[in-house]
Amino acid sequence: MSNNNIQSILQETRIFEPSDEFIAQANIKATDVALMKQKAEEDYTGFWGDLAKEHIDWQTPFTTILDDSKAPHYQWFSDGRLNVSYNCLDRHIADKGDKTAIIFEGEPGDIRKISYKELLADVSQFANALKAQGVGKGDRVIIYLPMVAEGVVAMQACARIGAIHSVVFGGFSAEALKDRANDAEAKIIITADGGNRGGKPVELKKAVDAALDAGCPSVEKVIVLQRTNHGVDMQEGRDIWWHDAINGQSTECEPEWVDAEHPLFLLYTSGSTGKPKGIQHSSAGYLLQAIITNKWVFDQKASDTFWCTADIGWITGHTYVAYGPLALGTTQLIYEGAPTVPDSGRFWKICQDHQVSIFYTAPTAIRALMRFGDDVPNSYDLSKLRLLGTVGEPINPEAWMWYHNVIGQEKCPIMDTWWQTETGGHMIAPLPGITALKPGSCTHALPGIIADVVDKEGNSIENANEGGFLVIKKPFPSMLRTIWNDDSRYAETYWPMFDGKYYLAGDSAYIDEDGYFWIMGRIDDVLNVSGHRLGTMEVESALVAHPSVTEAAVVGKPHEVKGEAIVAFITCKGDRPTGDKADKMIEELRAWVAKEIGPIAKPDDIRFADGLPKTRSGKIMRRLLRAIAKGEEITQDTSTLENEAVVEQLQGKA
Ligand code: 7RM
Repeated sequence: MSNNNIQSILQETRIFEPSDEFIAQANIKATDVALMKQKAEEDYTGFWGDLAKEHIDWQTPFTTILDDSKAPHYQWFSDGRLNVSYNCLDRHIADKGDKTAIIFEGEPGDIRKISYKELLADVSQFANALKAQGVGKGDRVIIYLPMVAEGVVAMQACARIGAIHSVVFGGFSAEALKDRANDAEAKIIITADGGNRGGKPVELKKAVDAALDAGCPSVEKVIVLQRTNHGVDMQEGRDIWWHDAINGQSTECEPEWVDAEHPLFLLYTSGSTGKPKGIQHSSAGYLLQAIITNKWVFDQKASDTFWCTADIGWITGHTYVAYGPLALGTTQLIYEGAPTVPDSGRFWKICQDHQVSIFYTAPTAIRALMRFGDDVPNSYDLSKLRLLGTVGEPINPEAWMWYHNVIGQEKCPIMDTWWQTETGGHMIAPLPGITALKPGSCTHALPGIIADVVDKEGNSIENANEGGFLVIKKPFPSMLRTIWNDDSRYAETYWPMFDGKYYLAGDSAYIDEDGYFWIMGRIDDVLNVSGHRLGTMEVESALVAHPSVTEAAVVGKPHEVKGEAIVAFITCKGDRPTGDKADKMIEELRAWVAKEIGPIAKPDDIRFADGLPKTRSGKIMRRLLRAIAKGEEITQDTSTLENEAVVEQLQGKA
């Protein structure tokens, strides 16, 4: 970043106060929060120690709260021992054994309900099967499954025996799978013949075969769940069906008690270089944030049915599917398939059929479903919904308002949750029943999370609405412990500035006059146009506010006079404009942005496509767009794109 601080131009003035009805029943009250914040200020480690005692069942209680002797590899509750699976399952059996833990709905429409008692038996039996295949404490296990209940069973089974799972999203290619298995030196891969997505099988087993053919020397065995039944090759001696692996295994398995710092999982995530980072999480610290955020931010209660639409291949599917809701004893829904199968009402039909009361999804899904019009959700009974959430990127106010009015029927608070793979759980998010909401803002840091926006010297930015680096100023229990096998990359990526004092999130943000956080985008997504620093998100937000625009991504390209020129990639409602229509639309959009933000934000170049290139988690591939904007040759792997044709459209070749 240059010396100039980032300018923020986006203005949002609407405020939504919590209703009296919500306040009266919320899990967390304003008085609790005031006390907690005071406690965190006076006795930071004591604050976390109290929470860890209250929310986690320990086999051996801890006596040390924070050990910073190996900073920046901070250790929490390190002489305590626990088991995460015990905390998610066993501790509920006495009073909630028959309660539904998971309602599973497959894309073809098959439904299965699993009680806490049944889930414990399934997890224990599969844990015994893993042990029988030679998996033990500390071994790495790759999980490459569709979004089925067995994914949670596999993760919990690893946790039960102290094995370290690394879930690889089912949409990743064989190549990506191979890289991750090799970096983690995984002993075993758990997969399925296939998963159902978009009306056809996802070829998971085939991809595993290709990865192993290409060379994964550490992998000894492959366990294969039968899901699609579409016929796959099984290699004698290496591959074993899930149902054969559990056959004859006991449904009881004593949990392996592990140290609080024992790695619970690795999860690979992209950084600014091509090589994915194996983000390593702890057991206790991670579990604690999963518990308190599901309770405080999502307000989960015994009577709720919670649905987080994220795949277990992402951190959101770890904290808000596989661990957090179970640790709280909540009933949750898991859906296997695409949101548009058989039609664009599928999500809303699922909410109606299973009486979902808390719904958590990503802005990209909201915008995609918004395109189909209000009649689709309006034809379902969404009256059970009482709280909504979003995650993954800033939500533009237009999508926020639609989510609020049409899906939430104006009565559901929207929790815009800012966090990262690295933070393990929510960091900056509203508290329902307490926080007044501003569309597009993730509001305030949670109790105990000391977030701030600073300049490059690490000084707090005093001016409201002036952008800078988003940092967390004190270590917190759920933060990543390291990058697997790469301690130096960990230190360089997250603690490069401010004498290693603050955790650098890699996002730019500003705080407004009311103390609300607004995320502007990744640090490397910040544009500098004629000395004005602009968040890409602000230009995008202006573009998507235009009635014809569905989605927009903005990147910079070098410009002789201005430093950087703005290039916008756009998808429109209806057909992709071409020829004269495109030219007219470009002029209209330039004028529109000039009006919404100011002439400096007018895109120099606008390209239309049927879709934007995205990672499977729905994040726009900005590096690819930057290469296209500069007219460079594409060297990146585009094989994981849903629609590779859009790259040619954006290059102007099609
Ligand atoms: C949970 C997750 C992390 C990055 C993060 C931000 C962006 C996530 C929000 C958001 C604005 C939000 N983990 N991000 N949530 N930006 N508002 N509520 O997404 O590791 O995959 O991504 O995502 O840039 O640094 S992640």
